[in-house]
Amino acid sequence: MSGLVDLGWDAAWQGERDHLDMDGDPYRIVRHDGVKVLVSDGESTIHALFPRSLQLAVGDWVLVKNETVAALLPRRTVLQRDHEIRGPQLIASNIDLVLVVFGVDRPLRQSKVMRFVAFAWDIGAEPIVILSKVDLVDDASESVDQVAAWVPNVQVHTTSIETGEGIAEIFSMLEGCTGTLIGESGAGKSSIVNALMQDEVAWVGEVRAADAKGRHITSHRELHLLPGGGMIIDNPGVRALGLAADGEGVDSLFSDIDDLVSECRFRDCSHQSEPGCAVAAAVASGEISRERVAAYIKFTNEQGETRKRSDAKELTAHFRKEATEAREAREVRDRDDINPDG
Ligand SMILES: Nc1nc2c(ncn2[C@@H]2O[C@H](COP(=O)(O)OP(=O)(O)OP(=O)(O)O)[C@@H](O)[C@H]2O)c(=O)[nH]1
Ligand SMILES: [Mg+2]
Ligand SMILES: [Zn+2]
Repeated sequence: MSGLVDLGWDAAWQGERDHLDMDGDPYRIVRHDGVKVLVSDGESTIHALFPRSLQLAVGDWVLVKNETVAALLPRRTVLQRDHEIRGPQLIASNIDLVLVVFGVDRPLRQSKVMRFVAFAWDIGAEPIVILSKVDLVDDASESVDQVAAWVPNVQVHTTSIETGEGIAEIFSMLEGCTGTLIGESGAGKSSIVNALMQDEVAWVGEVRAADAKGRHITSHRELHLLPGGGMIIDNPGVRALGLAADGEGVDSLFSDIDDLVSECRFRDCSHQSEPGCAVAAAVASGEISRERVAAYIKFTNEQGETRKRSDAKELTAHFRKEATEAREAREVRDRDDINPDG
């Protein structure tokens, strides 16, 4: 068993680990139980305690020493909800892929599709649109074409838990990465997770609770390990995530950047390299992250005139390159922050 690698460990994580000049073994948090966390290194699964000062999330990579979390490796992506009173609450971290789920049993709305896709970009993950429950309609191809026209550089897939359509494709999409699902309540997110988990691999060494039918009881705050090396975390509906999406709310995700844009010198500023760009200035001063601006630019490009399908491949490659560059830049920056001499 390749251990850590099955859980998403790579050279960059090893680099982060090496930069922390301290003892401890790397583990990934697969479940958060409040006072302790369940962690795995792909070979054993143990409970670990953690200092109260450390806010941890499912998906985090940590160093564990004496069954206690000693350090947290810098997160690549963070999924959080904005709680009205308690402020931002961590839901999950280090997500690569966001499955944006819509049931074809309800009318599709462009504003929602774009908002959820933009949400995935905003956290630095790759969105894939899933049109679920296709067994309920005669022909889903029109819906697929519609979504593909709205977000041309995003993959669109269909699923049905009744016929099993599309589940194998999700397995292969998730291979080697960590995914989560967003979508409105009732969209079919948990059904997809359950379908994937028919073949779930239990965490090694873990004693699992089972219900009367002998099935494992799952919680949505759990990282599920799938055969083939993928991992998935279920989520509640978007309203519970604080991401209610109604028509007029499409732009509110980036309202802070919209305010800045109005201060750019040129009205058609693309915020890439123009003089007098207020967005670039905000990035330079650290007020806004480069990744957020990249997500905003993708979003506004999508929102504008819809691109031709033939451009889609090129665009996807472009955005992927951009995301990689942004991540590399961030890694270098974080590293310099941690270790100014290095
Ligand atoms: N016919 C059909 N029904 C489905 C399919 N997927 C889900 N459903 C039904 O849709 C309903 C909602 O599915 P869930 O998976 O619970 O939806 P969810 O997105 O997890 O909802 P929340 O957890 O509330 O956010 C359930 O009654 C499912 O049985 C499908 O592929 N085909
Ligand atoms: Mg659910
Ligand atoms: Zn600008």
